[in-house]
Amino acid sequence: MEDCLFCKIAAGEIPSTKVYEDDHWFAFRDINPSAPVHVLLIPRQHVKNILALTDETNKNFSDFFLVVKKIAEQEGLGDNGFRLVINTGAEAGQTVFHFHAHIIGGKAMGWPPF
Ligand code: DGP
Repeated sequence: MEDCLFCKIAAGEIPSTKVYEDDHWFAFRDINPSAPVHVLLIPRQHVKNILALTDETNKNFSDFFLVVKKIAEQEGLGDNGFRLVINTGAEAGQTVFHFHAHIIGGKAMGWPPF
C-alpha cells in the first residue's frame, strides 16, 4: 500500500534491523524498544489491523504463532518467555496502521501493563 511505513520497511525501501523474513512475514527491531528484546512482526501483505482481517487475508496468518515462536527462540526468549502485544485501534495505542505484533522480552514485566 502506498504511503504505509511498514509496507515500505517490509519492501526494504526504508531501512530497518531485520531479524526474520519469509514469503509472508517480516520482523525487525522496534525503533523505540521498551525491553532488551523488542521485535515487530508484520505481514508483507497490507492489513490495517485485526479488525480489518477477512477470510481471504487471514489465509496468510495461519502460521502466525509458529513464526512468533521461531523469532522468540531465535532471540533467546525460549526459557524465560516473552510478551506478545497487538495494539488494535487508536484507543488501544495503535499508531502505525499496518498490523504488527510486538514480541517483547529479556526483562521481568508486570501486569496489568497500563
Ligand atoms: P503501535 O503503538 O502498536 O502502533 O507500535 C508502533 C511501533 O512502531 C512503535 O513501538 C514504534 C515503532 N516504529 C514506528 N516507526 C518505526 C520505524 O520507522 N522503524 C522502526 N524500526 N520502528 C518504528
